[in-house]
Amino acid sequence: MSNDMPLPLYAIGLGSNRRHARHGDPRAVLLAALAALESADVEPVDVSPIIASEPIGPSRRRYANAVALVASELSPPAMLERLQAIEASFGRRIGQRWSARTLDLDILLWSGGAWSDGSLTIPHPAIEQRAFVLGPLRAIVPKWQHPLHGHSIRQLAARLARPKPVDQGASPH
Ligand code: A4P
Ligand code: MG
Repeated sequence: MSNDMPLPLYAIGLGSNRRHARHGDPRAVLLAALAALESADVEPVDVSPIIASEPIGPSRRRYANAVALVASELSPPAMLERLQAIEASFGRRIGQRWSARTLDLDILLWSGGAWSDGSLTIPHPAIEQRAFVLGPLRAIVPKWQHPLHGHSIRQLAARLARPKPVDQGASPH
């Protein structure tokens, strides 16, 4: 690839809600995962603060969450494969959806825009409903526009944080 072509950017979501025998608590797991993500063909650009978040879904343990911005020539399927290899090296158990997990790595956004095949959807379809994703994303890429409707991350985060009426049908008076 020519030197003047900027590399594609990926925003990678990191989550953990289990201790790892060697690395330690979920926060330490994320720090180790950030180190594992860096390689000859994945260049770290920025990383959000690591936040603690209440679990969404059936697991009762609190999560540590963060978002990393990386530059990489890897294609989206190759990036997914890389993330899954890192998850496996952290002892992620396959086939237990939403169970407590040592490490979950999701592709949230890609500078190439949208991607959809049988095993990969970019942008990650749950971004807009998840404060634990939008908060860290806003810390590093507030102006990134969602490729499907053009709203910025800042706008999506503000919309999610806005209080919602309990009963949409009821009159306020
Ligand atoms: N896949 C499709 N698109 C993508 C993408 N953009 N990035 C496919 C990554 N993977 C993608 O994922 C299942 C399959 O999704 C993959 O094989 C890939 O082909 P998985 O990670 O094995 O399964 P999962 O993560 O258990 O399911 P899912 O639906 O991805 O769960 P989520 O959405 O990751 O949610 N609460 C808090 N506070 N913090 C969290 O981090 N995370 C979850 C898991 C639930 N509650 C949470 C948190
Ligand atoms: Mg996942």
